[in-house]
Order: sequence, then structure tokens, then C-alpha cells
Amino acid sequence: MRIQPAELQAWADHRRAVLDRLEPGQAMLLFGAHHHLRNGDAEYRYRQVSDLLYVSGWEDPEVAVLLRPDGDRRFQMWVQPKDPEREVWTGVREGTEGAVERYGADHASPWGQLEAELGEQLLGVHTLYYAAARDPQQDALVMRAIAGVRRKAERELFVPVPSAFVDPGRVLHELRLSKTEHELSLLREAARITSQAHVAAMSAAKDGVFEYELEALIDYRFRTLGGNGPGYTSIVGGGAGACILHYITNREPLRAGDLVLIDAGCEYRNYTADVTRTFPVDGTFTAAQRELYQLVLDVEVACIESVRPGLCFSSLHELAVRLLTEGMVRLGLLEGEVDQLIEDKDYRRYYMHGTSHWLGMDVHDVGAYVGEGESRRLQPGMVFTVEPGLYVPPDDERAPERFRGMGVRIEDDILVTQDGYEVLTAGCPKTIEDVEAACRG
Ligand SMILES: [Mn+2]
Repeated sequence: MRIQPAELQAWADHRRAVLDRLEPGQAMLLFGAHHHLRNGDAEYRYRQVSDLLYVSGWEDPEVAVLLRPDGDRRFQMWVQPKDPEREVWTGVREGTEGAVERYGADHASPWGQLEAELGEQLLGVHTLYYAAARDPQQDALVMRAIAGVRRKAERELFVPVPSAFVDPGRVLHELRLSKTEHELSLLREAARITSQAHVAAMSAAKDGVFEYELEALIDYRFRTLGGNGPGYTSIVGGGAGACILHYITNREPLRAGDLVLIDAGCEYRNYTADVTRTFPVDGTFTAAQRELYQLVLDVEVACIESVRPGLCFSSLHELAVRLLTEGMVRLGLLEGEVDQLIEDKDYRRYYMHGTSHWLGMDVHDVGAYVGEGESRRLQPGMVFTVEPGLYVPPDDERAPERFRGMGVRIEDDILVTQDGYEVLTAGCPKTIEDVEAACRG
């Protein structure tokens, strides 16, 4: 689907917000993503860098964006030019004309001219927001461009060239952290599609079905419901596979009597959901599975219910750790005093990851978690996950036998509102009753 007018307006709004935060003498330079080879000369499908997308909406490779609040080229692009011969192979290009006419650039040049033109466009800029020291080739191009105009700038024009480099994230990532209404509408749609796909997987799972079959089904639902596909590689782990946190091989058969953990989120117009559900392969939780699952669910719900503006981001994890540790003592997974177990980090034996991360264009979205030595406080418009879990390795002889080889995680996507929160993924079943009903189809 081609870019829609409402989206062009949204990108323009983002761009204006960035330009409003830049002072005269400052500029921001962003590069697009490289192509990556999968094997041989076969490429992965291209996905643009989220920062560049956020201010331009440009989804094609070989692109750079320069934002400058002073002068008449506030929004300048270098893009792939029209090329009928290449377009036969790789599809229609917007070209420099499209960059100006459709994407709102004040000026656009062919990508190949970036190095020759960039220096001139940086005359008078003393501070460049540019993500230095991440890509040596880009760094070299930027430095050559600046070196090429330095003499003229200093000896003839008496204007600065960039001598200070600041990470664009300082401005951009703070903006990306607070979602606009338009962004929220995309995230809600990603959440809605994702919830339906998880429900489909619950009803399709049974003894002998392979993990990759559920992955394929989820992918199919993501795409047929209007999404781009998964926003990150889906995790489908049956039985003890659920204990491997980033299990993405997804190649084992599911077995009746086991749980299966699915962590999968649909990307919808460059915004992704991030949802985990854990359910019984044969549709009915065993007594031990119920105990472990209900504990994780109670913790997840308690964490979500604590969300309100002003809450410290870190207190979500602290609450999850405390409640999970109390629960693990109750279930016999840990022994001792809760405070001591937390202090000694003994809970990490079964709960070894964080509870929450920002969510948006990237699944682990940008935005500082800590500012001025203190945990970030939640504000309306922020979106993040809540995802407690417990993972008992199959060979853990310290754990009660009935829990061994079980992994449970439950993850929802939460929006902070003026007076509390909204669960964007509320449409995805998670109580034992609702999950078992979804498994029955
Ligand atoms: Mn997550």
C-alpha cells in the first residue's frame, strides 16, 4: 500500500517538531539503512531506519536527510534518482521529483551527489546532530564533505563548519518516546491484528503440529489482516523451548501436555506490537501449569494496574521482581526470606530478563530509561510492554519436579493515559478460562 495523505501529514508534523528543537547554526543529518545480504547475493527485504522514517516517511534505500532550521532548505533529501532500467528490476522509484512533490522536501538531489553537495549545505552549521562512530564509511563521507569546504568557510566566508557532533537521538528519541494520536492509531491496529493472530495460533495448536506451522499461521494472519508481517522474528517455543528466551529456530513438534510460548508482534505501517502468550498445546492447563501461569498472570496484571503518569519506569520491574519472588517462595521454587532473595538476586534463577521496554517503530523502541541519574517517570503518550515470566529449566534439580521444563511469559502493550493506562492488546485472551476457550476455537 502506497503512502497515504494522513501519513504524509504525520511525518511532516514529526519533522516540524524536530526543526522546532534545532537552533540556528544546528542541523540534523540522517542516513537510511543499508541493504543486507542473506546469503550469496540474495537480499533481506529492505526496512528503513526508524529515525529517518520518522521525519520523512521515506521507505527506499540510498537516502540521506538534512534538517536545518535556518535558510530555505529546511528539509533536504538525497535519494535514488529515477532510472527506468533499474526500475524494471526493483520497482518504481519516487526519484528527486517525488521527494519534493510528495514527501515535501524543499530540495532533493540524486544520492550519488551527496558527498559533492553535503559540505556546501553544512556551511554555517557549528553543531551537527549526526550519529557518529556507528558506520565508518558514512563517517568518512561526512568528514570528507566537511574537510572539502573548511578552507573556504574559514578563509573566505567566515562561517563555521560542524565541529561538534551530537547524537540525533537526544532530540529525535525523546520525540519518538511520546506517541501522537496518529501513531497511537497505528499501534492500536498493530495490536488488534496481533491479538487475532495469537487467537488463531491457540486454536490451531495440537499434538504433532510443528512450531514453525504456528509461526507460519501467525505470519499469514499478520499479512492477511493488513500488516507488514512480524516486527521482529517470532518466537514459538513448545515445552522446554519456552525456557530459551530468544528461541527462534521454531522447528520442534508440539507435544500434548506441554505449554507453548509465542512471542510475536505484527508491524503495521512501520509500528509494531509485541505480545507474548503461553498456552497448553492440547487446550487444557495441567494443575502445575495452572499454578505457574496464574502466578505470572497475577504479577502481570498487578504491574499493569500500577501504571499511571508520574510512576517511575523502574518501579514496574521492582514490583514484578517482588511479586514473582513472593510467588516463587509460595510455590517452592525458592527458599528463604523474600527481601534477601531479592537482594541476592536469587530470583534471577527463574526470572532473568527485564519487565518492560518502550515500544513503537522499533520493538525495543528508543527513549532514555534513565535521566539525570533517576529512572524515567511515565507520561501520557508513552507506550511500553509489561512482560513478566518464569522459566524453569528441564534439568533444574533444585526446582520441584512438576515445574521442570516449563516456561511462561505473558506480555501486553500498554499506553500511559492522562489518568492511568490503556491495554492496547486487551483483545488477546490471557485468563486461564479465556485461553482455554480460545484453544478450543
Ligand atoms: Mn517485549
